[in-house]
Amino acid sequence: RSGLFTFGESMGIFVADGIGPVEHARGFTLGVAGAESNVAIGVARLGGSATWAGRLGPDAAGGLITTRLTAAGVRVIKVTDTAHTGLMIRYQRSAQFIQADYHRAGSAGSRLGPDDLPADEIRAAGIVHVTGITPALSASCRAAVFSAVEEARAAGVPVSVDVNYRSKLWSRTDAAPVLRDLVSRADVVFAGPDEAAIFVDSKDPVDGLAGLGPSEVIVKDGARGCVALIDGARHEVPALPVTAVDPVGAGDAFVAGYLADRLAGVDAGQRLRTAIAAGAFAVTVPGDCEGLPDRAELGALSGGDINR
Ligand code: KDG
Repeated sequence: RSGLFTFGESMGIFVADGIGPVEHARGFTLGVAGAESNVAIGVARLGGSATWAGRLGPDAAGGLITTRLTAAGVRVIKVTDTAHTGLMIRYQRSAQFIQADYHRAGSAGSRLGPDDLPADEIRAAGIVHVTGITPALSASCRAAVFSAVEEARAAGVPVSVDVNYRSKLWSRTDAAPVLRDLVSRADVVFAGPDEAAIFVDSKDPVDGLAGLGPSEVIVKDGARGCVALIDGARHEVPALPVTAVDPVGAGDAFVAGYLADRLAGVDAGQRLRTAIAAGAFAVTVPGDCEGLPDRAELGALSGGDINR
């Protein structure tokens, strides 16, 4: 199959329309959240093949997630659980501050386990992508992540890890050994400088992460662009100047851009430029996955004209 295989918890998300205190919100837009499914949608939109696996509840949010992912061209392997699909509520308190609440404890997604992930799918993948969110959700989710990673490694399938530290799920102290262990098993790692500091001592996050083993280290630093060490060569790519309206999902778009190009056999420098452009596009659109661009839209961003 040679596409992306990823898994994790996807949730329904209610985003308050407008900016201000949530108790004044007049309406909410229901969408889909979940770092891994965002990456799967992003890869599919960029023309790659992508599979997402996870547990969903027998409810409206579960149905919405299935419909949206499928419509985006993502192949969905789901287990329907009796527990509810996780939910999030997000509102923008001010132009500067975004608040998010999780309602995910005991959710269907957090009941994912190693047996939910078909070994043949993992072995046939072009890359297996996981995030540091999943091992924070439950013991069975943590086991699923490590067993999928080991299955991929044994089959010679590259493993990609986005550190994605979420302080609402676990402390830096609890996360450190798990994230360090996960990254040391990866071929490709994405992290922000603050995330890397949770489990590497080095002053330079790129060197620190590379010291754990991955041959492709990409440190994404938002509006400052990215720094990477890929197969021994250092790269620096500045961010693109755009009008940001919503930073959520930019990291996932970046990862999707990099991995879609990697699956297509594109060289490291171009992979990073695609990643930067996809991340830049995503911040210009509200929503977790609504801003994931297709190839034509990426081209329009570089050319400065979306109507071409
Ligand atoms: O990367 C965006 C994600 O943070 C969002 O979609 C929700 O997966 C999510 C999480 O756990 O925070």
